[in-house]
Amino acid sequence: MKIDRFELFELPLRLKFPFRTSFGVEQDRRILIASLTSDGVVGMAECVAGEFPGYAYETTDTAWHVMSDFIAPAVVGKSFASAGELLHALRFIRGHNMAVAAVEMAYWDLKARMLNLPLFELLGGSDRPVPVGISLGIQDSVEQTVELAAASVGQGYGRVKLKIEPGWDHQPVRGVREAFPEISLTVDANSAYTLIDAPALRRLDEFGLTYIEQPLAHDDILDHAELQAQLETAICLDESIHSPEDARKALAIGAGRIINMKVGRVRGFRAALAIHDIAQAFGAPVWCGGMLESGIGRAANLHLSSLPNFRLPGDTSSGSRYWDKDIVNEPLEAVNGVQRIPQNGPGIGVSLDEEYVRRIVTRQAVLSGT
Ligand code: OSB
Ligand code: MG
Repeated sequence: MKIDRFELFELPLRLKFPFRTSFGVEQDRRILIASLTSDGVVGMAECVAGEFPGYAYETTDTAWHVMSDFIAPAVVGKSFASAGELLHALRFIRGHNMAVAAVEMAYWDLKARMLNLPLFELLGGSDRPVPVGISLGIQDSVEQTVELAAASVGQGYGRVKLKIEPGWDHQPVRGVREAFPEISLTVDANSAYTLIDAPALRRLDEFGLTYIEQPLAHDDILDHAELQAQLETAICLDESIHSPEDARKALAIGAGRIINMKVGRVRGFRAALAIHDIAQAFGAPVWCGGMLESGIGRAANLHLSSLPNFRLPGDTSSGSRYWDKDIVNEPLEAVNGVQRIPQNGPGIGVSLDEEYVRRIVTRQAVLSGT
């Protein structure tokens, strides 16, 4: 498959509400879409880098820089028989996984479209309903938290994840747990704690959480292993896992029992599939995380989520929770806590609302090769 054209564009998309985590607040998203063309067929993917380096060091601007100045010269006008070959050509880029992943994911979408297959078939998944949950940002009060959780439970979501930080953990968790004794409840600290806080995290054991997501440092696995040994609740790793090797090491030392899969964080689908299999061999479930993506990113996430070891609800809630108007034509809406895998055509199975995109696009570039 020869890459004839590589295009990047940026779309400002405002979340319906500010999304607050322990690392900051997001509302005005800068959605970055990469598209690859071969033989007149177009594949695309969303880059999940954030507006500021709070979740990871990558940002919309570093991703744009790495894609246009380093990835484009290595791929435009070149032929790749597989995603592995493409990744091999990009091995000189250390890190910047979200930038690399966007191009690798666009390659998968392109390939699926060329073969006229839904993406899940190429990934080894199946056409099954995908259970999804919601991720609730840090709120101003426990009452507000319980109210928002109640609305989601009312809509049928089977799992509620609360963002926590030191000082905002036991109370909101207790509030939601008392209101909903039976739901699958989880928390996500986004690295806000240290081992010194182990007692506060141990106090969450009484609430029967499905897991505590990334309590400790973004680059740690050792302290997570020590913490996991002190907790009844399973630890789920997010920020700490960037590669299949990271997953193997973390699971081998008991740093957690579950992995949050984000394709952008791990450098693409190929690595995501390897991590899926490694986790399965350890008996550890994975689930699909979210990065406040538009419908382009979430469609890709849904296809991946159909693989067998995705055994817990993902963060791929309805697009209408976040956006007044999404950039795709096909609504991605959960019904009774379940999303269907989009299949309006091959590949990721959604299409861009071209007219809307033309209206809001702030930056666009057709990148050239060497
Ligand atoms: O840690 O899972 C996270 C959003 C941005 C950055 C990090 C995270 C999140 C979420 C949102 O939890 C999940 C979603 O996209 O709905
Ligand atoms: Mg997380």
